[in-house]
Amino acid sequence: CYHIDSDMHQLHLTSPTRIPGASGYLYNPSTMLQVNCRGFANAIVMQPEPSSYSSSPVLEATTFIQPEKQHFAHHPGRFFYIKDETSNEIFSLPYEPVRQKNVEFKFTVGVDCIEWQVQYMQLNCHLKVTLDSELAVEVWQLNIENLSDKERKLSVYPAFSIGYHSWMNQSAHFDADLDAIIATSIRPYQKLADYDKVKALANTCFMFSDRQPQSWSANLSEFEGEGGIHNPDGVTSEHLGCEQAQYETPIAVQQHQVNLGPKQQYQLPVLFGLAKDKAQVKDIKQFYFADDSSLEKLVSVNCRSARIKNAPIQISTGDSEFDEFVSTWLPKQMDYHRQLQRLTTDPQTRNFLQDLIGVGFLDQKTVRDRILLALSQQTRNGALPDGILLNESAELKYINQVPHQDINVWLPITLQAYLDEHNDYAILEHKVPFADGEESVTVAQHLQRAMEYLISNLDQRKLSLIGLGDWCDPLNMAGPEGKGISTWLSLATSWALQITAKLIEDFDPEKAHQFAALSVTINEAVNQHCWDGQWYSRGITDAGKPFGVSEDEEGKIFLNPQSWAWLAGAVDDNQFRDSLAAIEGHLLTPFGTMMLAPAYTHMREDVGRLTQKFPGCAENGSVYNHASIFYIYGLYQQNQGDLAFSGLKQMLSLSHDNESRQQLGNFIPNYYRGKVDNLEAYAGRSSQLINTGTIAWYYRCIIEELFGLKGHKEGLLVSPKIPTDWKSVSVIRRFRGATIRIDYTQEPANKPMQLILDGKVVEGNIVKGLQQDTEYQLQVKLYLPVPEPVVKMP
Ligand code: CEZ
Repeated sequence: CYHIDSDMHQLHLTSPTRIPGASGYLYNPSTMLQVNCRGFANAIVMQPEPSSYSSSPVLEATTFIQPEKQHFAHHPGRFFYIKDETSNEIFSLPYEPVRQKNVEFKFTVGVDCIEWQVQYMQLNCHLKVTLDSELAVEVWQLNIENLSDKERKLSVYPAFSIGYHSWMNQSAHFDADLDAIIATSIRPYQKLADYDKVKALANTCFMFSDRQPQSWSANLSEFEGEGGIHNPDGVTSEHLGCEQAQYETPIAVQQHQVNLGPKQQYQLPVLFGLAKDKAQVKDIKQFYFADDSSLEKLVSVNCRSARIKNAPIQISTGDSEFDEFVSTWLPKQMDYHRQLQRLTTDPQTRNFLQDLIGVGFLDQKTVRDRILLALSQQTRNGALPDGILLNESAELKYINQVPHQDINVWLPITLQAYLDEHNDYAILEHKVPFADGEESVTVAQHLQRAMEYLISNLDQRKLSLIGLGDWCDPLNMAGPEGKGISTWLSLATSWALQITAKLIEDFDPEKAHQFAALSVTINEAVNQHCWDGQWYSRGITDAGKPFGVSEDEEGKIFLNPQSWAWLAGAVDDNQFRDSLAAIEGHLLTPFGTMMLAPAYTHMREDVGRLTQKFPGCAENGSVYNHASIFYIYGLYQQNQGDLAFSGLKQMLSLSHDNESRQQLGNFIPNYYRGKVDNLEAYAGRSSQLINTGTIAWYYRCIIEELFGLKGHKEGLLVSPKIPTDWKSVSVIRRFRGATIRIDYTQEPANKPMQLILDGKVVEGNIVKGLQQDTEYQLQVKLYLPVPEPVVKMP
């Protein structure tokens, strides 16, 4: 029921019921709209805090986006009821709320536009939505063709959810000047100090077409009447009741009547969104309907604005789904993170920094500015805050009110990735102030203090205290007394110190040496206290009890301490082999590698909130893609190219198993459910969340590891780790302003790799002297070692 159309950058689904959660998302710098195949939608607008202009008719609540969000009949959506006025039969587009059976259905997810093709009652309907390139304005276009040879009398009712917005004040009416449904509300508040903020918010939700409707309704319960949302009285009656919502729950419905001759077509554009006030609604209407061609022109602008021009890598490996993911969907998801910063004004610092690893492949300036912004929020003791405040009124909320000990680890990792890609070593000497004082010091010194802070968090054994948590937010009860340690954080600290040592070598060789030496000590301490025989533990509790060990019945083994032991260089060959075997034995599933196993089924008060999460979901034993991608990156560092590549492939929801994952291949979700006893049927199910630190690392794995095209001080370092069964592939890499077309070939021969740039053999494995705005042709000849023939003794 699912296939991919790579020329058009589209994914298609031909059933509304097989993958009901299948969705596409559109975004611009202020707004994100995720719509599923059945018409349910989630719209978030930043002003600057996130809010929704289309909600359910239930009590308003503010929260972050939830994984595996369930849809229900009154879930907010964008629907078009169609009624045949002669037979009185009704159906709805895209599928909800009527849910007609035996419909011919096609849902098409594009990069910048989502479409449906629905055939029913001898009507061929095409529906499409794009998002304005800046504003919270959804542009819907409906086209209906009469396939029959009779004239048809139809009523078409766009019905868009507005929902419950405020217990203080909400209403909706029809504005005759604009032929628009207008709903207004006052954002609930109690503190006087919030009045100014609330006053500034856009509070006018609107829906209009380019023409006057025959009738309208702005009142959800009046519209539904006794028929309910599946068969509303408003639609079964001759006309809508023209009901306002006076503190009742609003909806935006209009009736448009049309007589369609045989084979004739009818078009109805509908704009829906959020504006400051009526004057802005008027401007939007004038803008989109200025003349006969303005709507089409603006729709094509909307489309272009979301396209990623000059993606950092475009690949052609012969595996069209993988190629399409890497060349199209991955840069889109990365750019979405760049523009909307996970729909928050206080992104978690570790997310903020890791996202920059991926953003760096798209855009240098954003990364430079954001690194400097993060450092300006560091305090003089070296601590980076848990969240980065993106504007003056932003506050640390939710999880950011809990201190986590790992934050500083991410600074050198991100800096290193940025320097590799852009060679901007001058940034290390750039001066930035601290958050708690006038003093300005260089980026290199900020980095050094960040490491001192991590060092101050080591216990007498040189293991990192876990406190209220590390990368794993809900691992919050192993160390509240200040004694418990984190194996992962100790290893991450070791790796961070090693990276920092290299970065500050020229400025402070003595410190660099000290950091490098300490990383060795930490690795030794980890091997002494945290190696459990076949794998590393996850930590040691306040009471001195190791956890994530073979003795545990649940949470026996965690993925991150293994992969980071490889990254930190703590393992010897045997430990690498054993820990890898343990991962394959305990954590591998057909959908990727689980973050821990077996999932906890009851609370462990010396581990924490993580053990209370539903088994197989999120941090409690899902295939948590962010952890899986660390593992894959770790495999690449251990030269395990084939294994790493199979991990990269397993992470995508591709046509052969998209039904098990319940997701199309247009994004990597933050997790797939893990394998849990008695819950096998759920394994692989997508969280549907598009916010994830995975994609930055995925990009890094693709560019720097798989295709081995990594930035270096002297140029482009070429050291590919392509799967051994690939014979020839090609890619286009955009790097420091140059465009390099690269052809890889691989054949058996006992020879070293050979590089040929524009016909000339390159000495060594660094391509030097690449110029901006110039195109190059690079041949990469790879050879697979041929084993010596076994000579049989007579
Ligand atoms: O949030 C993510 C965080 O954004 O969890 C990761 C962490 O590294 C990321 O920074 C692992 O813990 O329960 C919680 O508090 C978790 O913090 C979750 O909210 C988790 C969600 O999966 C959000 O995507």
